[in-house]
Amino acid sequence: MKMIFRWHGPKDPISLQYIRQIPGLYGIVSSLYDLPLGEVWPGERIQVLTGAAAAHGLRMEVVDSFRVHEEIKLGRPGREKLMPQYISTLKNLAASGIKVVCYNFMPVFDWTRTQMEFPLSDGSNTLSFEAERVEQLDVSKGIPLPGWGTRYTPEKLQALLDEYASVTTEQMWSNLEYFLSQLVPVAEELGLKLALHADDPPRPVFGLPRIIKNIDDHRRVLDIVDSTANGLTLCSGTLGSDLRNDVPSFINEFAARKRVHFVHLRNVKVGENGDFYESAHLTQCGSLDMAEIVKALHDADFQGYARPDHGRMIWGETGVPGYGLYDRALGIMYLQGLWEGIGKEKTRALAQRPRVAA
Ligand code: DNO
Repeated sequence: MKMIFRWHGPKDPISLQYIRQIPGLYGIVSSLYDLPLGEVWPGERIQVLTGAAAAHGLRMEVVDSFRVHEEIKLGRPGREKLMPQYISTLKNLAASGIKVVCYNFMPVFDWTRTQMEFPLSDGSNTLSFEAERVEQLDVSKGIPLPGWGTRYTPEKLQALLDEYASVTTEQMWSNLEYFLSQLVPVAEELGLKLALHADDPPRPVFGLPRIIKNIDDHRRVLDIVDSTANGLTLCSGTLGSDLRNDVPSFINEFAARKRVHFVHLRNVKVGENGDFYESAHLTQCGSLDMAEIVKALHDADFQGYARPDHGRMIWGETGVPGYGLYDRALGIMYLQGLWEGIGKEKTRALAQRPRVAA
């Protein structure tokens, strides 16, 4: 497992000087967050990021996120002009040393939370999701949810939501199929791996069709094009926020098939009604058994990339919601501790196995 850390580029309040001080770090993962959706990522801009990483003794081999234009998700004719641009971006990424491309296929919004500073009893704060708050939001006034890149005016947002009103989940699947059938062969040739992130949270929000929610949906994605270049980003916190999703089973099945290229690791505390907040990474703080999740990765001999996902804001830190330094650094050390412990335990068990006499 190669541990990497999300860096939001030169504007990130957390410097690479600090990030490099996290023990055991393989590299960073970043993106060109400021580029308009669908525009070709220039090679030189990608290399500014990979070069900055290298200057700090870190590697950058993964991009998160490669945002998909709404024309493609909606299946509108405009997608035909956009696909060559996506292909050019893939070529520029591969030429810059990128190996894994994380993307999602969520309509309009990327990940959605309803509170960015949900207070925890220890005085820290975190991101949370309450279904009732989503229902109460008045879209005509815009959506006051930070977190993801694309911002819309209330009118543009309403227009987009109206367009999606007539799109069924089956149409979304066929739009994803179109996207993958064009990009996977190119990725394969370039030695790149595409890695789809599930819808976060894995349920409909604002009445939008959301298609990547459970294990069957993940199987269906992989069946669209049978190639290792058509892979997954498994996000423990996203999947685990629906307690019917057993995260270790996703890993057992898909990592064994070598289709998991990137893992986001975090814990969530899920309430009885399905609302949740993002807890500290430690198993006892949330609803997910992080040790079992890391063990499943270890058992699958997972050689791909992993990052600690969102952290709480602790010790007075402020910054990009979910992406402070301190709690993610605590998380990464915990995850590496689990990994090392599991490995040592297996080595010990092997050494203690009775030998068969020759
Ligand atoms: C939230 C992240 C997401 C995720 C993208 C992938 O912070 O998990 O930004 O990386 O949805 O496309």
